[in-house]
Amino acid sequence: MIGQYTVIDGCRSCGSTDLSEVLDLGAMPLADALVDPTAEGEEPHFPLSVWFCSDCTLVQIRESVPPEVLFGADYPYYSSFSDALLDHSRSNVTDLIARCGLDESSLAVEIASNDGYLLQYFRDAGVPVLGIDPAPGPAEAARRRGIPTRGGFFGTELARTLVEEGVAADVVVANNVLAHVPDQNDFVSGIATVLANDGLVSVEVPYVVDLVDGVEFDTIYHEHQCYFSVESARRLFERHGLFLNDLERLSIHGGTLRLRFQKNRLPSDAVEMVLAEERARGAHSFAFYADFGHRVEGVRRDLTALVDGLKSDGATVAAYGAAAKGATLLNYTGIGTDRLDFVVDRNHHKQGRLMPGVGLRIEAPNRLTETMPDYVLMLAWNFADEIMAQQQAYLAAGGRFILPVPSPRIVP
Ligand code: JHZ
Repeated sequence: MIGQYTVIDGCRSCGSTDLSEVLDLGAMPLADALVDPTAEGEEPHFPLSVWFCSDCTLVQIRESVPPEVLFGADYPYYSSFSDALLDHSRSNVTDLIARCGLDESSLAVEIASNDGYLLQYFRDAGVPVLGIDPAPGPAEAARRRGIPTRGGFFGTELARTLVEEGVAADVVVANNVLAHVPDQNDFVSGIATVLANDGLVSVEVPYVVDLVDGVEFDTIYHEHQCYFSVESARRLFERHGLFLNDLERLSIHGGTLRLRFQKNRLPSDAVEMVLAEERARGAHSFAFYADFGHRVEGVRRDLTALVDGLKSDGATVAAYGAAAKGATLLNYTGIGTDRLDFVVDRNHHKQGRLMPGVGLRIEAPNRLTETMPDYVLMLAWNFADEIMAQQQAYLAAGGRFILPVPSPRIVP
């Protein structure tokens, strides 16, 4: 069954109709729509295809599923289940407090504040905070932690309401949310509206160059509507009077850009350097993406061959991480309950439910040492180090992991 969606008629950033197809992943279920095992009826699927804009260089999917469907009452992603993400957020906050001289008279606003995983560190340092998040479960978890959190989708309308209420943010943090927004211009214009004139915007997005280099096709799903280069992000924000003055490349989530914008133009060498690298690699033209689809097919072919080989030798295989990216990987490769026994995840909101499209049951991580599958397919490969450190007992008893990208391999 195909669900309700719309198709964009121009680029999500600049409106150009000069779009070229990079990859077609076919009809996919929604990556975070975990299934209740008692539910009846067919799961909706939605086409998923990736396109490149020749005018502003933005890579984007063409299909838009309504945000209320993507981030509704059952949205299961809670940021606080990764220690690596918490450490990353704590050091981001320490840096922002020092960089911007924040104190008890300042205001830090986070868009998509989830369960308060990041704002808690501002609050602990005495800096007043405001979180904004549309997903009711995570937002309520943040309030329970004492983080003031506004429900709803952020955009110019909510930004204007906040300004009328006296909000002028010294810092706006927007991590892993820009890519999730269907109307990029409305969102960025909203940021410019709530930002104080001397304020700073700190944005984190998965880096499209790392996505291509690492064949991280599984990070493509309907929630992620855009895949940014420095160039495409710079152009989008500049349209709304926000200048890209500084950036960092970080390894989290398979390769992330942290971009810092201000209302005055003060570009650093770091920005010029990464832009020059992108130009040198040809990342501002379609040719950079031309063979990505073949490399993705290669991962599908090699991963299914690897798993099938293990199964025909009589091995048992489970999976780790009921991640959104896991849903793309399993559905695209067709690896499901025929080859995998279960998937484990420490987010208890996910346990007991089924992975979208493939119906694989989500269990608690202690199932690994209880049942000792011979191999575990690492769906949350971005946290492989953290997860393998926690799974010393499984590894010591002879268990092994399969890392799917950039090319499938068994570790140790
Ligand atoms: P994780 C998320 O994608 C959601 P996902 C979102 N769409 C986004 O933009 C990206 O992040 C950036 C579990 N886990 O975070 C937790 C353990 O069980 O990589 C998660 O369910 N034990 C907003 O869902 C999953 O793995 C652990 O020790 O693809 C990881 O999912 C750790 C560290 C994680 O992203």
